[in-house]
Amino acid sequence: MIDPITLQQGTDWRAQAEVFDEIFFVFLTLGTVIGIIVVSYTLWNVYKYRDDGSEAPEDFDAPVVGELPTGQGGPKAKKLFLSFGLSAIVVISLVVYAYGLLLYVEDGPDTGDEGDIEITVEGYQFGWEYFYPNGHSEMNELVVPADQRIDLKITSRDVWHNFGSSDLRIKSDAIPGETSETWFTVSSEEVQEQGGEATYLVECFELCGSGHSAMKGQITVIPQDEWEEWYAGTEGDSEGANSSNVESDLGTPSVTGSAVGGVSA
Ligand SMILES: [Cu+2]
Repeated sequence: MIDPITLQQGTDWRAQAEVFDEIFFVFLTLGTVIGIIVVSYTLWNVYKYRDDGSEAPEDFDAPVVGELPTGQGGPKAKKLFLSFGLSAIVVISLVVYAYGLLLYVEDGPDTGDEGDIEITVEGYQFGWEYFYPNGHSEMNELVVPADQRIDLKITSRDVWHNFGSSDLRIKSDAIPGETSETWFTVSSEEVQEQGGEATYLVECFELCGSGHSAMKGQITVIPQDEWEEWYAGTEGDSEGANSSNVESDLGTPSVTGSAVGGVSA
């Protein structure tokens, strides 16, 4: 079992994808092992107590419909107690374990002195616009550095959308007038593995209109130094830099208060 406290130590960040994959693996493995045990035991009993045509012995204590087979403190009661006890231990352990990890997912890793980057994501029919702390905005492609905690404040300027990236295991509502939060981090090792630029598909997960299925974007993660260079080049630029995709039919993007983020320490 993994201690959630050790997960929060700055150098040992874990991406949400890692955490969710681990929970999935643990539940799948335990479910399979316990499933095999229970089904095997059931089949074995079906065979053992099959009707072979012989008469039941006089003192046979047959189970009664509607009554728990307690066996008056005999071996049946022990078996019952053992199976309830074991189930309780397994279930409670899983709850404590998964809850600890989910608290980490909620809060994200502690960034310490490094600070994180806060980006406002605004959904529209049909695309995504990203607002950086310096006022720069990008259409549909979010460019961020590796080894940094990226905080997303997600909202919408028209109807309900849902911002998500399956590969990063992030997903959050985009609702007009409201802000939901999520975070992600991609390691530089991962960026190296993907050839110096890691890309992740962004999709809308809320049926939001005729262009819903085409409402795709991309998260691009590049090395820290490259990103800083790129980011410095966007200084003072508050207009959309590349409008590669479908523009909003609601006119100019509204830069609301929520769109002005900030690098928080
Ligand atoms: Cu949408």
